[in-house]
Formats: sequence, structure tokens, C-alpha cells
Amino acid sequence: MPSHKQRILMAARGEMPDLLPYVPRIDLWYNANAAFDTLPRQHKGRTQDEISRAEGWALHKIVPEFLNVSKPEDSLHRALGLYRLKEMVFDFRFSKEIEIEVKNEGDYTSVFYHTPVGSVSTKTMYSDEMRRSGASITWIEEHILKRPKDYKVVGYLFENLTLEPSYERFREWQKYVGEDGVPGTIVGLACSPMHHIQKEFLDATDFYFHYSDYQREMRALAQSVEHFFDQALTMIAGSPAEMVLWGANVDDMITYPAYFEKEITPWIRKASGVLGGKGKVTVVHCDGENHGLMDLIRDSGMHVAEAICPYPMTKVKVEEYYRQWGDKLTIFGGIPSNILLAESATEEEFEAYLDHLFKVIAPGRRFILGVADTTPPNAVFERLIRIGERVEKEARLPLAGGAFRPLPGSATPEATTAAAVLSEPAQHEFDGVREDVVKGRHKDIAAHVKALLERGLSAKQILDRGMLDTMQAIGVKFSAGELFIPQVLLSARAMNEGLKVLEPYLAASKREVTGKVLVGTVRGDFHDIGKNMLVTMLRGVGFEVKDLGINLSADVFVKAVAEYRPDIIGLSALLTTTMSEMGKVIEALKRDGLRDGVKVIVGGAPVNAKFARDIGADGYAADAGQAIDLAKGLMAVKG
Ligand code: B12
Repeated sequence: MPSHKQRILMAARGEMPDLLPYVPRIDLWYNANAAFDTLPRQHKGRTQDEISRAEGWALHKIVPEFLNVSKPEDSLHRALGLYRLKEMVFDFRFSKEIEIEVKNEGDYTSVFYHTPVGSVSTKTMYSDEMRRSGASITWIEEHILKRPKDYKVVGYLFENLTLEPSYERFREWQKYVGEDGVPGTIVGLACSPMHHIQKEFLDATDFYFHYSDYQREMRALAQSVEHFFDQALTMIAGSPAEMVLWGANVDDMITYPAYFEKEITPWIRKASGVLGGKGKVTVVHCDGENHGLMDLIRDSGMHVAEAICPYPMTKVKVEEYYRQWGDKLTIFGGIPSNILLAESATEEEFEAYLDHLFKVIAPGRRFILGVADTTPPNAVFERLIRIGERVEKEARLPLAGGAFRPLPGSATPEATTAAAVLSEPAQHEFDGVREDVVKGRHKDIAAHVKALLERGLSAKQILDRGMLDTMQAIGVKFSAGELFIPQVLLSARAMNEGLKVLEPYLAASKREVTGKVLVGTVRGDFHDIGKNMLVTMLRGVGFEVKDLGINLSADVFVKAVAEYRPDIIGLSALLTTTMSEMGKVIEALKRDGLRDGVKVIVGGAPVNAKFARDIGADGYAADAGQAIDLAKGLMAVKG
């Protein structure tokens, strides 16, 4: 009988194993339940791998254990995207001229890099709360790129980095995993040098501004990081590793199609070419929304798309993945994590999902069954066991459920060019300002707004007809998936620059603020890209918005409501485990007698209208474009 390892490798290489490989990732679930002492009785006292082995599951060893390092120094340079892990086949060394200073304060670690061309610093955090929620990697509190002059210093760090093989350490790791899985290796968490800058060196939202504002510096820095990527690729090519995780967090919003094609595809192709030539398999962690990237991923050259998290958690159904990709790359995943939660799916729905899955992925070639992105802490453990049992009984390959008919991939929706955003013809006078907003020309807009004021147009007219309705139209395009995050952020920034010129005139004519909104991400949750979008868009259409930040307890929200007296409070959550915090905020508002004075709106990928109703919120919006209408509607009701 083939081993787990043999089955996984066969599926990854497009061959047909005897049985569908089942490789559930349980790190997050394990870390959180071990911390709370809530592991299932039969597994108490066991390690994560002992549990998988006891259940007869393959070990998921593709994503490294970032926190499982032999000494703290091994993860000291995490904010540079440099790790020393047992899963890695190389070690790195900074040049001798670089002086490194470390300061530890409670949950925070600051690292200062003093180089001959200047100094830079980073700050990372790992709190008890993160430990309890099972977080598998520390949080970057302060990124390395703070000012334009930092680019040169970071470039210096990477140009002078030396890599040397650590194949023996990796062989030890391989020995430990044995035939129970395929131990993967990594360069880091990015698919390319630019993606590395995006993921590690800047805040998720700031990246898009830097990418637009400092193009020359960015490109030069990407070249310096390339030096590291090239060395790493050579080391991996000569290493004993059989599977290589080539980057993570692919998502059609964050790594939007034009960006993916320009900055990511060439490197996946290069890595797959070099590594494929050595018989190795490249795996990319595609845990986000892949709808807008279906063709690009399919044609990127990657061998395995891992952490595939289908509908109902994202837009693409599992059958769609199999139809579009099944003849070209291996799909690793297929079980959306919310199907494992009692509150999201009944037993019948869970079983029905599996019935459907086994049918639509027939004959089962190029498929590795896994939980994407990972098993949540509050998953019903018996469901993981049940999947394993059903695989044993029903997933001998080839599966007989249906015919395999790969379809040619549908065309990726073209990113609308900024100029085409506005469908209705604009009034001639406002054309310049409208175009500045659409194209995100934050440096030009002030002059254009001034020119209109000089020509006698009122500030209110310029605001309403030149800017607000443009922003509203952008919101609609964003909701329709025709515009992507960076375009919206750049437009909103331009809009705010224009607004600065108008403010004194608007104040004189007593412009009414649309409403006051307070926004934040709930406790335990560090996701802020969607929340930042919401803030930007609401400001863009005239709301006064206070952004409270991330990881906020109910009491922080309540205190801010008492102080700021907003009309609306917007709560964001991206994790099924943190959604319940939203209900706690509402309860705390009631407790302090503040609930009646404020409308509560909620959002974030796992949230839906039913959930919003259940916790007693006043509204839900699926994206920031729809949130504008929601907020405006609530203001109208408030009167
Ligand atoms: C980027 C990302 C990250 C980044 C976050 C960077 C950052 N600064 O935000 C990093 C890598 C750090 C990360 C970490 C983790 N992540 Co994450 N992440 C994602 C990813 C790929 C995209 C999220 C995103 O930004 N999307 C783009 C934005 C624009 O969309 P959005 O957030 O949904 O926001 C829009 C709407 O929802 C709405 N909206 C949002 N908030 C609000 C609020 C209101 C009031 C309203 C009206 C509307 C609204 O408007 C926004 C704009 O249109 C998702 C995949 C996914 N499908 O969502 C996983 C995902 C959310 N992550 C996940 C997980 C598991 C994690 C980790 C636990 C991983 C780990 N092993 O440690 C950690 C948790 C850290 C923590 N404690 O928060 C899971 C959550 C699964 C679950 N069911 O709970 C997901 C779904 C991946 C998956 N497929 O399983 N992640």
C-alpha cells in the first residue's frame, strides 16, 4: 500500500494514486485547544503530529511552523521575511558591517539594523491572546520601510546577505516526517521579490501607496531582494526537498490580476522551471479569493495550488476549480473551514458538502483533500474524523461520480482602466477634477480645484459633482469587481487632497457632514485591509470617520462611543473565531446605556446578513461600496 507521502507526491505530479490523499492542517486548532486544555479527551497530552498519526491522517507539512524555532534569535528577523527554520534548506548571514541591536519589552521585540548607509528598525509582537487564538506567526507592529530613505538601507541589507546550505538540518526534518507526509521547504512567504516587499516591509494598505508613489525606489529594492531570491532558488534546487512552498496569501483583491501578472507570474514560472527540472514540486498557498485570478493561476506554471478554500467561503465552487484547473495543476484543499463549524453548517449540510465534493472532483486525479486555510479552533473535531472515514470508504481512485471534462478557462475579467470608470458623461467643468479622483492624481487635484473656485464654481458644486459622485461611482465599480483595492485607495487619497482645498470654503457655507462613523476591527483580529477600505470610502463620500484600529475589546469600543458620540459604529471581523466579539460590543453598548444612540453595522468576509440580525446589529454590507449605501440609508432613518 502506498504511503501518505507517495500518494501526495503522485497527486502533485498529476499521477493517479490509489486513494484520494487526505491532509488536514490542524496547527491553529491544535495551538488554541492545547492552550485552553480543550483537546478531545482521547488526544489529551498529545502533540499535533501524534494526533494526526493516531487518526491515520497524513501530516500537513507544507506550511512551516514559524513559532517552533530552537532559539528566539531564529525568528528575530521575521519582519525582514528572513527565518531560520527546521523546514529551510539554507541559512543566512548579514555582512559584518551591519550592527544589530535588539530590545525586548513585554510582548514586543524591536530590532535595529545599523548599516554604513543608514539605520532601520522593526517591531514584532506576540501576545497571550495570539497564543490562545493559535496564531502561527508573530505580528509586525512596525514595518521596516517607514520613510523613502529606508529603501536604500533595506536594499543594502539584502544585497549583502549571504546564504549557505543547511541540508543536514532539513534531512533531520525529513526523517522526522518520514512517510507520513511531504516536508515542504520555503524561501519565505512571498512568491516574488516585489511580493516580499508587499508582505513583509510595509503595512498592507501603505504598500499600495508606496507602490504608486515610489516606483523607482520600489523597483531598485525589488532588485536587491532578487539577490536573495536567486541565491535561495539555487540552494533549494540543489537540496533534498521534494516540495517547495513558493509564497502565500494569493488573493484577487490583494494580489489583484494586473499585479499578479506583472509581479508574481514571472517568478512562479521561473521557480517552477528551475525546480521542476530537478523533479521538485512548487506549491503556492492560494488561501484567498481566487475568482479574478483563475486563468492567471492556471497558467502561472505552479504545480500545486494549496489552501484552496472554495464556496461557500469564497466565490469559486469546488467543481469550478476542478473544471478549470484539473488538467493543469493540482488542487490542494477543497474543504472550506466553515463547513467544520456547528454554527455555520448542520451535520446534514456538512455531509451533503462531502457527497457533492466526491462527485464533482471525479475521477480525482490532481486533488489533495485538505482544510483551507486551516482547521479553526472551534471546529467540530468529529467532522475531521468523518472526512477521513469517508475518504477511506468512498475515495478510492478513480472516483466514479462524474465525467472529467476540463473546460478552457474563462477569460479573466480585465481590470477596468481608470479612465473608463465613469460611465455617464460628466459635466464638462468637472472633468479635470473627476479625472484626478479617478486616476488618483493626488498632486494635481489641488490646482484643478483652485482653478474651478477661481472660475466661480461653488465649493459645494465641486465637492458634490466633481468628487462625491465620482467616489460613489468608484464604490459601485469596486463592488462589481471591476476596480481593485489600490485604485480605490489612490482615488480616495486624491479626493482627500482636493477636500483640503475646499474645507475653508465649505466651512464658510456650513457644509453638512454626512454623519460621524467610528470603525474598528474586533478583539483577536488583526486583519485591517477591508476595514481600511471602509474608512477610506466612507471618508470619500463625506462621512467623518474615526479609525480606532485593530484588535479592540468591547470596552474600547464603548469608551470611544461615549467620548466621540458617533452616529454609526462599524465593526470588522475576518475570522470565524472573532465574529462573536461583535455581539459582545453590542451587549456592552446596551450595558452602558449607549446602544439607542448609535447604529451598529458589521462586515468582513465571514459575516453575513443573518449573523448581523442574530447579534442585533442594524446592518451588514458585503463590501465597502455597499457600506456607503448602508451608512447613508441609516443616516436617513436616524434623521
Ligand atoms: C490578507 C489575509 C491575511 C493577512 C492580513 C493582513 C492585514 N493587514 O489585514 C495576514 C497574513 C496577516 C493574515 C493572518 C491570518 N489569517 Co488571514 N487572510 C487574509 C486573506 C487572504 C484576505 C483578507 C483581505 O484583506 N481581503 C481583502 C479585503 C478588501 O476584503 P475584506 O477584508 O473581506 O473586506 C471587505 C468586506 O468584507 C467589507 N468589510 C470589511 N470589514 C467591514 C466592516 C463593516 C462594518 C462593513 C460594513 C463592511 C466591512 O468591506 C471590505 C472592502 O470591500 C483572507 C482570505 C479571505 N477570503 O478573506 C484570509 C483569512 C481571513 N485569514 C484566515 C486565517 C485563518 C488567518 C490566520 C489565523 C492565519 C494563521 N495561521 O495565523 C491569521 C490570523 C491573524 C489574526 N489574529 O487576525 C482565514 C480565516 C478563516 C476563518 N474562517 O476564520 C481566511 C479566510 C483564509 C482562509 N481561506 O481560510 N491573513
